[in-house]
Amino acid sequence: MKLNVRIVRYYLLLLLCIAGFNFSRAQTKVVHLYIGDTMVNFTGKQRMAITVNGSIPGPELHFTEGDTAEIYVHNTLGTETSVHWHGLILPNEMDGVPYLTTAPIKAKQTARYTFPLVQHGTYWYHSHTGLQEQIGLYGAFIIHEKQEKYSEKTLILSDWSDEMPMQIDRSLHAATDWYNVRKGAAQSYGEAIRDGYLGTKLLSEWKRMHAMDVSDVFYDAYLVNGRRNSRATEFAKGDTVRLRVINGSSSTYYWLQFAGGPVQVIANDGADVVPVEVDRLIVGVSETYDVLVILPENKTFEFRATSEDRIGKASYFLGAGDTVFAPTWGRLHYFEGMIMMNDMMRMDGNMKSMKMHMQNQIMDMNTVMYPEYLSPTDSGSHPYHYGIPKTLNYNMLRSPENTVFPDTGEWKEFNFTLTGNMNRYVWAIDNKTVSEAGKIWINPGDKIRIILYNNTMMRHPMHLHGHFFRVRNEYGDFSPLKTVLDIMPMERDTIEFLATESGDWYFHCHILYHMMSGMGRIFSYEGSSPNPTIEEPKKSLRKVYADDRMYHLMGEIDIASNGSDGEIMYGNTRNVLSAEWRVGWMGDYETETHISRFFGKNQFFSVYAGTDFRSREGGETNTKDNRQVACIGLNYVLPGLIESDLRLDHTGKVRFQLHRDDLALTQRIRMRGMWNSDGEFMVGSSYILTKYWSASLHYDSDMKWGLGMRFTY
Ligand SMILES: [Cu+2]
Repeated sequence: MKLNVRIVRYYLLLLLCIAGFNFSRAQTKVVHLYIGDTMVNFTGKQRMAITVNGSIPGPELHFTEGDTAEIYVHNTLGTETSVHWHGLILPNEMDGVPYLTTAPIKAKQTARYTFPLVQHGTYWYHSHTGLQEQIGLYGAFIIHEKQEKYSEKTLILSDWSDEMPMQIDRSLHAATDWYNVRKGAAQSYGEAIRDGYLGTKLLSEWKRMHAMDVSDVFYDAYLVNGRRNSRATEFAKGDTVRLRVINGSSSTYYWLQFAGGPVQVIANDGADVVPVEVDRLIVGVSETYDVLVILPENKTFEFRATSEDRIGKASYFLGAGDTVFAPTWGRLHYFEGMIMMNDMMRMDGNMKSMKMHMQNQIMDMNTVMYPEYLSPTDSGSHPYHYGIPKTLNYNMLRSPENTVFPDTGEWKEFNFTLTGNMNRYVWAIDNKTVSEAGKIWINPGDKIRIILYNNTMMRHPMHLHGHFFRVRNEYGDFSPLKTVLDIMPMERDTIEFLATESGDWYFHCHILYHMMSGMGRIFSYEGSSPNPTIEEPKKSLRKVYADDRMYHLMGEIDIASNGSDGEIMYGNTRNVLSAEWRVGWMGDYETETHISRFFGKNQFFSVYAGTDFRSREGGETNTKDNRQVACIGLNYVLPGLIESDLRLDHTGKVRFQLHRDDLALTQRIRMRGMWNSDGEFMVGSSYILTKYWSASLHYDSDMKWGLGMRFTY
């Protein structure tokens, strides 16, 4: 008996060991990430960038579903940083939004992140601090199923500019036309006349629209895995390869196309979808798509990512042997796009309400700009692409499982209208930025429905942290799960998520410069326990809000033969402090300083208070030539982008002024003019030489002819 008991004990122990072994197969995987800075050279110029473990992108992280990730982020920079795990379901304090969910990682400090991996699929990580993502802080985060069916490659796409991202951000706020000039997309009057679109151009400016484009920034390079071209030569005829495509760009959408034929889409934003075959698809900023490609021959086949503005591409080559390139995309037809925008835009700057219900990318209004969009690919010129290409949209995505929420909790519905102002670069929801709107409170267990309407001329990739949402589409109960919704101009889309978490979760446009300008909201769970990583919640929240409250310096300074004139502005979302001057070399001067407040979604209207000091040789007291007055005024942008200015000074004198700036005669020749009721006028022209410098010639009623240089900041 004794022996038997011992044997039983022995077997019990053995069983425990086996159980323990099985248990330990759900492993904790430890990763160390070192954030550092380095010099890079993507274009022939040395530039500062941020690396993770010495590389851009950072290392590809691979985990298995069910594992626990334990990640140490060592900040070797001299400034603070953060890492957000994009698309992951994890505890709030691990989400990595500095000051909101997680303490920022201060200079020379290490942060530890640990969370169980409760999902599989293709995700990524990136900095959520300022504009660090633009200069390199991003990488792939792959969570494998226990058994994977295909060989695979990860393709992380990104955009690179030789400019520092703070300069990009500032230039966008200053609304300089430089990026359009670089792209050849200024849509000038000269080109309009040449190509027979003068009426279109006039109507567009009458409706107060600036040159239109599908993206804001001119980039110097587009990269896949940190290179313009990457290669995987180990594949041969008949091989099926899973490509995990991550759009880690700061503001670029890409068209994806495979040279060897159609692709099969099998997952989106990490979530599996019922496989669907298409010839091409667009991947929005921060979205991920998993596609299967099959090599039809023993050749090299290009998988091409073309920037949506068609300025550049990044290529991934699969296989060995002769290279088969993917079809090339033509330049955008801007004036055709302008006709469409003219049709859609009302005089008040709102989009017309459409009879047709537009949703889920089914009808891409931009197709008018894409010459090849609906025309059959010439089968003679491409062996694997012919006929009218089939393009993916969200209505083709079907979840393999029912995604309907359990019938508990309350429905809470939000209507968000995405709004934007291209001239002052203010992006918001319902004309309120994140800081202006404050937090949106929800309860655990709520079923949240958000109906989004895009009332802007651009697409926006709206990303929700820490939750999957359903994108309501024609598959009904099997509507797909996503974490990013790309919403096109004039679309109305519905997303739904179940409030299963706690804490604060960011919902924002993932175009970096739109997010920084305030296009987002914070969903906050009622009754959450205090976040252990945030020490002073109120002060921290002010840090979060500081992003969209930031002021930017902009201006134009003209130095000419007759003197100097110019304007310097320091502004944020609603307020601008500005100083204007005209100074003659002989000592005459005029200066006006204003504090302005802008109103309305389009900010066509502003009011100001300020001063006007001037002195002109031979002038009389209190005329247009000599005055020291305080004044108040109204500014309104008239049709034709003419700024009107009505002001009253403390002596009771009224002045009315009209002013038009930056009228594009050609890509680089710009006209400007001014007239006011004091009888002053000015006409000028400039030729854009570089981003900051133009040659300038103008005639001023007081200062006469001036020839010189103009500095645009
Ligand atoms: Cu956006």
